[in-house]
Formats: sequence, C-alpha cells, structure tokens
Amino acid sequence: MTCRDFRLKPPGLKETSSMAHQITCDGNEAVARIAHFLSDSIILFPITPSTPMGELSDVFNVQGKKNIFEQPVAIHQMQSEAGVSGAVHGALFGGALTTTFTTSQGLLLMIPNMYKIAGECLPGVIHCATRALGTHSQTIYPDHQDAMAIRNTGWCMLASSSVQEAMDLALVSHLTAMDCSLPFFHFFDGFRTSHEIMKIKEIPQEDVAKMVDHDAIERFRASCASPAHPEVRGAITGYETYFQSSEAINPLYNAVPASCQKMMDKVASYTGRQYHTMDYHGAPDAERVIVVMGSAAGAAAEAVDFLTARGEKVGVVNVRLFRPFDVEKIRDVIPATCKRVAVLDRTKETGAAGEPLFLDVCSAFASVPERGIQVIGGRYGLGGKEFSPTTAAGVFDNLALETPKTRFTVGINDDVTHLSIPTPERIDAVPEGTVQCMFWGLGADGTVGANKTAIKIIGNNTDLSAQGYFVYDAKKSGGLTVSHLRFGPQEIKSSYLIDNADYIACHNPAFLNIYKHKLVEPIKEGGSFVVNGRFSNVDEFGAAIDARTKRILARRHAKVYAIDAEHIAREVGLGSRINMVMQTVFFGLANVIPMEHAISLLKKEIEKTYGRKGKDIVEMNWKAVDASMAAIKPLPIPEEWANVEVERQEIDWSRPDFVRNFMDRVNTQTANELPVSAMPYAGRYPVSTTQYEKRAISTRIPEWNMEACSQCNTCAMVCPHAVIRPYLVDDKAYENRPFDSALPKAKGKKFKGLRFMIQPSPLDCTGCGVCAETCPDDALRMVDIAPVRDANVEKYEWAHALPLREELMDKFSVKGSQFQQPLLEFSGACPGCAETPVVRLVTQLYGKRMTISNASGCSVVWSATAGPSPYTTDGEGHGPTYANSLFEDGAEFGAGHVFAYTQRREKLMLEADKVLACKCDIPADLRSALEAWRASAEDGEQTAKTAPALIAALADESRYAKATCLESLKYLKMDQDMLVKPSVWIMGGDGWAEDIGFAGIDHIVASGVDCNMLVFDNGVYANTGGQKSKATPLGAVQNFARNGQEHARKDLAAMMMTYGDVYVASVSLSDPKHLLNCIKEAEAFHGPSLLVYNSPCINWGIKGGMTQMVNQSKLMVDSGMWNLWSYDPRRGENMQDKVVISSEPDFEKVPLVLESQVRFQSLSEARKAELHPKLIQDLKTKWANLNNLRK
Ligand SMILES: Cc1ncc(C[n+]2csc(CCOP(=O)(O)OP(=O)(O)O)c2C)c(N)n1
Ligand code: SF4
Ligand code: SF4
Ligand code: SF4
Repeated sequence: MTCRDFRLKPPGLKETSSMAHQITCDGNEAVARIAHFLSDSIILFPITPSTPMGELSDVFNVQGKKNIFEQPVAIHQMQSEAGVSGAVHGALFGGALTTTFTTSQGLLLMIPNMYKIAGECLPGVIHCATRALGTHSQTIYPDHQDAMAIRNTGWCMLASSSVQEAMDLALVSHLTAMDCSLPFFHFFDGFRTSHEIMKIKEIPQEDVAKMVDHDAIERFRASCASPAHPEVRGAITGYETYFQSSEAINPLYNAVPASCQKMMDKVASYTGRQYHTMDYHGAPDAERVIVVMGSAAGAAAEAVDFLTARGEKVGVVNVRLFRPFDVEKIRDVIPATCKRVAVLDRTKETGAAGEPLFLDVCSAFASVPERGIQVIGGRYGLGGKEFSPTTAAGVFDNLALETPKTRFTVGINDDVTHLSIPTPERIDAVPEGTVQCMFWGLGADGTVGANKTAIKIIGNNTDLSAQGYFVYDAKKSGGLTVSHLRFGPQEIKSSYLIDNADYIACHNPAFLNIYKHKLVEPIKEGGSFVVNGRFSNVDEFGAAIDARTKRILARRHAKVYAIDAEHIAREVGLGSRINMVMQTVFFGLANVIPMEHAISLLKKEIEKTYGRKGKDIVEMNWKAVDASMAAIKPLPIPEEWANVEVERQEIDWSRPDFVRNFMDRVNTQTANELPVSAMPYAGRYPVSTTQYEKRAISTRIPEWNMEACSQCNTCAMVCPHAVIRPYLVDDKAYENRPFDSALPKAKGKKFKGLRFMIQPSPLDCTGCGVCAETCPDDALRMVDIAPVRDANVEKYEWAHALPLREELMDKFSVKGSQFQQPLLEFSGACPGCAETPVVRLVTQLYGKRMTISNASGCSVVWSATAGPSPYTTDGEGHGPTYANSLFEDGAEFGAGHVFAYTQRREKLMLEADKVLACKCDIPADLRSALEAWRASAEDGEQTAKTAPALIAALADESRYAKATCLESLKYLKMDQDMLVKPSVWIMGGDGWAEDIGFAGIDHIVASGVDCNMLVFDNGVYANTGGQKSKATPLGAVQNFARNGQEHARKDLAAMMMTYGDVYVASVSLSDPKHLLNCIKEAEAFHGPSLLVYNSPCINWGIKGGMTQMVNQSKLMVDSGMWNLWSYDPRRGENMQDKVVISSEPDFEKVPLVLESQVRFQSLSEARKAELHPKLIQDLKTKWANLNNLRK
C-alpha cells in the first residue's frame, strides 16, 4: 500500500482525527508517543540507541502532556537495567501500567526479572531499538542478538520494520499485553528504524484512548497486589508442582496470535493501516520465498517488486509476531506454489544447528512434508551490516540454484569458512520518482541538523514522502557524518543506504582527499555533485581530486558545482557555520520542490527557529540564503576525464600492516568490503595506531614564545591530546636542526648542555586552546595554522625523533612527569576534554607496567574504537594493556586482573624461593638477580628495576641446564611477563562508579583488592548524551533532571573512606602537584585505592568553551564545588593524620561557577532561587563533614 493509498478511506475505516495527522519523526519518537499515552509509569536507564525514547517521555511530561488517564506519567531513572526490571516488576505488581525502553547489554541485565514478570502474567511492555551484543567487541549498531537472547523468557515478541510500523505496533503491543494479560517485547532495528526520520501518520491520543479496553485495565488493577486482598506471590515450590504450574499458563499463550491480530485489526479500523501477525508480499504463485523480521523486510519487498516485474516468481514474508510463534500462520501465508524458503536471521547463535527464526520455520514445515518445501537459512546484517534489495536478490539467486547453499551468510565475503553467498550486480529497486541525496559532513558542523530541518520542511509542506538516515563514525568530535535523504511521491520502504544518488554534497573540501572516489561512487547518471571549496574553475577542482573521481564524474555525466560556503558564512556574520549555505544550495539544486517555493519555506523556517534569538540572527541567515544561490559555480566536467588514466596507488610501506590494511580502511570508509580473513583474532587490536591518523582537524595551533617561557611544562601537563610536549636537545642535534631560530638553554643543573623546546604536533592538534589558556607565562598564542603548518610539521618530526631523556628528572614532579613519554596520545576525545590528561599522566608514571579495565563511557569511545588506538608503547614495546568489559562491571573485571596476576606472581615467588633454597650451582649473576627481584617482588616500581636483569640472566637456558632446580628456573623464564608487577587501573565515569557499577566498587574496596580506581567525575552520563547521575550537582540541569537536580550529590570518595583501610583522594587538574602526589600514593598503597577526579565536560556548557577547562577546574575548587583532599591509612593512627585537605573553599565564589555553566544557567529564575541556596547548603555540609575529620 502506498502513502497515497493511506489517504483513501478503506472500507470499514472509522471516521477519526487520525485521517488528518502527518508528522515527520524518527522511530524512537513514534514509539515514545504511544508509550507515553499508555503508561502510568516509565522506568528506565539510558542506552544507545533506545535512550531517546526515555528522554522524549520526559520531555512530554515537561511539556505538560498527560497519558490517556489524564495524569503525567511517573518517570523514574534507575541505577541500571537490572534495577529497572526489578522496579518494572514491582510497579506491575502494584497495578501500574509500566513500560521501559532498552537494548543490547541493558536488555540482558533485565532477563532475570523478565522471567518473573512473564511467569506472573503481568502485562508490562518493553520497547527495544535493537543493537548487537558485546562479544569480541562492542557496537552500537543493530542486529537481533539482543532480542533473540530473551526469546525464552515468556515475553511475547512483536517486530516492526519501519517508523510507521513502530508507532502502530507499539500500540498493538500495549493493547495486546492488556488483552492477554502477558508482557510484550516490541522491537525494531536500532538506528535503521529508531533514528530514521520519516513522514508518518500520527495516531492521536483521543483515538488511542478509544482503542483501549478500559475493562481490561480495570481487571488488571483489580488483580494486582493490595492489602485489601492479601496473597503470596513468588513462593518457593517443590518438585511436586513446579512443572504443572509452568504448563498451566499455556492457554494464555495460545490465545496471543488471535488477540494480537484482533488488535491489529482494531488499529487498522482507526488508521487504515492493516497489519497481520505475518504478512506476505509478492507473487501469488511464488516459488521462492524469503522469511525475514525487522527493517530488512522493506529492502526485501523492494527486491520482490523489482524481480516480480521481471517475471520472477518470488515473495517475502514479514514475521511480526515472533513469540509465540504461529506455526499455522507461517504455513498459511507462504503460497502453496512455493518450493524453497530462505529464512534470514539477523543474529548468530554460535554452535547451534541454526538460528532461531530458521529453526521455527523448519519445525513448522517439518510436520507437513506434503508441502514439499525445502527450508534453508542464512545470517545477515550483524552489527548493522547493510541489507539492500541487491542483497535480497542474492538470496533469491541462491534459492534458484540447483543445489543452494543451505546454511549461508549474505552481505559479507567469508573467505575463511566460505559460508557467504555472492552479491549479484546492483539492482535499483527504489520506486520511480524518488529523489535520493547524500551529504558528507564533519561531526558537529551542523550538516545533520540542517538535513533534519530540510526533511521537515519538505515533509510538512508537500505531499511527498520523506526519509532521512544519518551515519556517524565513532569519534567524539571531528568525525564524519553521512546523511541519506530520500523524497518521493510513493511510500519509501528503502531501509538501506543510498547507492544511487541524484545529489551528493561534500561539505568539507578535505574529504576530497580523504575519501576520494568514495564520495562520488554512488552518483547516478546525470546526478549533481556539489563541493564546498574555493575552486574558481574546473582545473583547480581537478587538481584536488584523484583520477577515479574524475572518471566517475565524467562517465556518469555528473553536473558539478562548487561554492565557497566558508567565505559566504563569514561575510554574512555566521563565522564558520556553513550549514545554512549548504542547505540553500541543496534546495536550489536538488530539485525536490520548486526553488522559489523552497527558498521561501526555508526563510520561514529560519524565522521560526531563530526568531527568539533576535532579528539580527534571522537576517544573517536570510542573507546567507540570498548570497548562496548567486555564488554557486558550475564546473563543467571535461569529457576527457572519462578516460583519464588511474594512477597507481602509492603505498606507504612505512605504515604498519594493520594500519594500512585495517585502520586506514576504517578511516576512509572502505572497511565494509574487508573479507573475514582480514579481521583481527578474537577482537584483539594493536596499540600505537593513532599516531598514524594525522587527522589535521584544527584550524589553529599554539605558537611558542621561547623568550617568555619559564619551562614549567604545564602546557604538556594540561594538553588533553598529548600533542604539545617538551623536548630536550643536545648540541649535536641542535646544530643539525631543520630551522633557523635558536633554542633556549634548558633550565636546571640536571639539564646541563641541553636546550629546551616546546613543540606541538600540528596534524594531531585539536585547536582546543587549553595549553595557551593555561600557560602561566603567556608564552603560547593560538594562531592560524595554514601559514605555519608545514614548518611546524617539520619541526615536530625532528623533535619527536630526538632521544627521550626521561631519567634526568624525578617523574613525580610536575615538570619531570612531562619529560616521560605519554603512553596515551592523540585520542578521539572532544577538544579540551578533561578525562584524557589525567589518564595520560598516569601512563607517564606507570604506563610501562599498566593494565587497564575501562568501564563503558566516553573513556572507551575516545580510546578504544577498533583501529585507532591512542595507547602506545615505549622503545621496548611496553605500555598499557587495555580492555573494556562492560559498563556495569569495570571494578569486578579489574579485580579479576588482580586475582590472576596475584596468583601467577605468587607462583613465581614460590619457584624463586625454591631456587634460592637450592644448593646447586647456578651462575652468580642469575642468583644475585633473583635475590634482588625476590626482595622487591611486592613493590611494583622496584620490580620494574630488578626484573630486567633477571630476565636477561634467565634467557640462555644452557647456562643453568644442569641445575637441580631447573624446572623452577624454566618456570620463571616461562612466566617472565609477570616478574614486573602490573599496575592495575580500573577507570570509568561517575555513571559507572556511582550508579551501575557502584556495588562492584563497594565490593572491591570491602574485599581489600590491591588495585587503583580512577573515576572521571563529570557529574553526567556524557557518553549517552547527558543524563543525570548520582554525581550530578544539586541544581544542575541534565536529562531526567530537566527542572534541576533536586537532591544532594553522592560523595563517593567520602563514602568509601568510611571503610578505613582504603586509600581515597578527591583530585582535579586544578592542582597538578596534588594530583600527582595522590596518584603516587594511590599506586603505592597495597590495597584498594580510589581517586575521584573532577572532570569538566562539554555537557557542562562552559562559558568560553572547553578552552577554559583548567580555569574551570580551578574555579570549582576555589568555590568549594569540589574539594581536594586525601585519606591514607598509612599516615598514622588518628583521623587527623590520615586526612589531608589541600583546598579551602570560598563559597562566595559559587555564583561565579553557576554563571559560567549552562547546566546551572538553564534553570528558570524561580527554580534558581529555590535550588541554588540548597546547593550552597549542600556544599557547606559536605565541607563541614570533611573539615571535622581533621579536628
Ligand atoms: C548495561 C548498559 N547499560 C547502559 C549502557 C549505555 N551506556 C554506555 S556509557 C553510559 C554512561 C556513561 O556515563 P559515565 O560512566 O558517567 O561516563 P562518561 O561517559 O560520563 O565519561 C551508558 C548509560 C551500557 N553500555 N550498558
Ligand atoms: S591546542 Fe589543545 S590539542 Fe593543541 S596543543 Fe594545545 S592543548 Fe594540545
Ligand atoms: S606552559 Fe608556558 S611557560 Fe610553561 S612550558 Fe609551556 S609554554 Fe613554557
Ligand atoms: S567526557 Fe565530555 S568532554 Fe570528554 S569526550 Fe566525553 S563528552 Fe567530550
């Protein structure tokens, strides 16, 4: 049925308000609207890509929207998904219609209570934007591994395959749950559906209210627990009755398919959109049929339309109700003519005979051999791998073979186990008249926002269907965004990326060089390509692109245009914001709607969006619109480009294999085609790779004034990206320097004969400006990079090749620490992030023997995306070894490292003792090395000094081959990696430490595990977009605390101190000396150590931006928003000795903090008046409690 069909009134359609409502929204919003209508309580925990459903529910409340019972929905954020499912269970027990949203690992945490909820027949609802599970690595992209992992909990499962369906079937889920008195799990593909923007028909609240069976709700409430009719639930049963009870609920499940269909019919009677629990689409006499669930159904349906138009007898079944599985229905919907069925599962069940949907379909047909159907099964789309009509056509091709591959994968090239089937020639199955547009933008440059506006403008003002989908890379900033927009007169089912574009825009000229022909590869014959860049003619453009790009443009007769968007934006006063210019160009050239009309709609939209910000801003944007059209420059492509010779690609062999064959492919958007054999084993990736990225994302760089510099190394200490470093230059190197300017003598006796140099790496600098802002001597100034870039690259390469002189100064001094090699460099964090400098500092002190357990959060994203690794090694190949397990288990996972290392090292000590006790003759150097090591074995820093001699002495076995204690010596040699005591660091954000992972930290502290815990306390879940945590300060506005955090923040450090035998410190970059001392004390403590580090973040909305990161840290401490102190049980008997406080608050300065951070400023004046005094009171209480300890 097409969109236009929806507007016709099908027979029996009720006259309702839903006929008129069209909205442009994504799948998450479509679902959240329904959930908000139908829930008493929504209990949640954020997790990508389901988070927006919860956040929107909260926004609806703030907007004053009510549920159908005319009440605001009670929204509760819990400490984890395990907490959520317990609370959902309890709320259902108490008679509240309860909903939650989750995905992936979050869903897994809910499983124990899901069994309980189903067993007790409670009608809760989970909406899940599906996401792959963390296995060999983690991804936020979709498949059905999470959904399939709960298929045996007893929850009914309903799948949606588009944004419209997500809204409609969300409603069906709630209605059927109530009708059947069973819980419903409604799922749809994460990102593909949850974040796809579509023009859909809304179901208004009044219609929803009419569809609800209010008697069923009354029955539910009456059946819920109440002291008015007491009973026992959750009783312990013996072997006598458990089994029978399990079978007693069968009738409820038997009734579900009919009930679900009844609700689908009911929804259809209001909306005109008719669904079935399983729907067939295709030739009535199909011989080959695909069975699929979720968004792939759209692509498969397009393939079916394309192939049936060519006379092929094919069809597709879209399974919507997956549990309970309706055996009769699947037999019914597949045409009697069908001979072969391919069941596609978007999951992998390692070791199973087949994937779940496949097995269900097999069993459905196993008992009807007379149908003569052969069922085969394949996996597709894991972790978001594309599934397009072409992929579906490959499956139909396989079905047509004389002997089809019966167990297969599709969409990849498996050159290892050879399971994959080939992908045929691309088919273009998009409906006639659909305009397809792609936009390549730089993360945070406004491209995605502008495209979302464009879809709304077109969707809301025309009859056209509209779809938008956005692909992001994993960088925190400066990454790539590719927007895929479709507009057309027919319904858009195309659930896949554009591969045949009418219009492609490149918003950043640097992409021409990075992504090369990939940018234009999808352009269709006669399509348009627009590039933002200063090209005055086609020759200049030609000089900036490679031969393949030229060929594609010429052979496809592309219309090419250039526009200097930066120039226009600057001229009209928009600075570097080019999005309005590029949006205008799109409206002007893409021809989706007549240009005049488009421009007037755009101008109206500008007024609507910026009206509140003042007339100036509106006019600036209007001017940008007017100036843009006039500035578009056509670049006619010379015909001879069609045959231009493709130059042989120069391979830079100095780049390691992994970098060339994997990381570069990821970074240039060409990793999708990598075969199975190119994958690293078991998700293990090499370190030291970000040094090869050279992202060159900054337009500014610090310039060093050597005369003013006091050589304090503070700039290196605060640089979040380890970009600016001090170098020591000896005379010989100095004479051969590749630049003219002199260098000053290095200050200090230890540096006699050396010169000093501060040098940033220009291609790694993010331009955050923290170094220049923090330099105490004004010796750094941010300058335009262009004129100085090449000279700086040369200087950097020279300086970076100089020998390190780490030993010249005590590494535990601020200055000395920065002569140590940072073993964390060039991470993907936001420019100015405060998390990275503290980790870099720890690596400078302990990196060579450090192991890291990193709980999920920003710190994982900036350090561990597959490919670019900012952790690096010293000259001997030693450095931090890194792992992320999950969000919830950072402490336990790290404790596991300690358990393993302790056991292994105790064995080494045992064997060492045997050797030392043995009277046989072993070389003297070996004996003395062993004695030295054994004496130092428990001291990490000392073992780093004693182990190398022992390793060297053990190397040649022939030297001690005759020793009686040979086996012990061999053992020592075999496990020599453990001779140096590993320094175990457990890291993560406050969301981990204070919410989901708190129990783990508590347990590790209580158990005395010898490890170092570092908490980045930014008071927010930064990684998932800024939800509140227990560390959120009172009065701060975050998601789920939109009206200001009501309660006092948790003081994790103070709480843990109460154990007594733990090292605890509250630290910040405001006082590097204190920070450094506390790190040293923590590491040396034999037992648990906890450092809670105040970490300014972009989510604070700091006035002046993250350039102010260190200044803001200082202000936090000066005002008493953060206190610097440490508690060390080694310091004596009394509390006064154990606690050392290193800051003194001036509460008068609190208003300065509040004024300088948007999170406090965005409160209404009335709430400020209410909450800010409470905040100050809380700070005073916390300070008084702390101060009392030293009295
Ligand atoms: C079980 C589970 N639930 C939710 C998530 C989603 N998630 C990943 S990181 C994160 C928040 C991290 O916040 P925090 O620990 O404060 O670190 P930050 O990002 O602020 O550095 C969330 C909610 C997840 N990965 N796993
Ligand atoms: S501008 Fe930022 S990234 Fe660049 S050197 Fe300075 S602190 Fe480091
Ligand atoms: S912070 Fe300033 S004074 Fe200190 S080393 Fe860097 S440039 Fe020199
Ligand atoms: S912690 Fe904040 S500043 Fe750092 S990377 Fe995350 S969002 Fe960016």
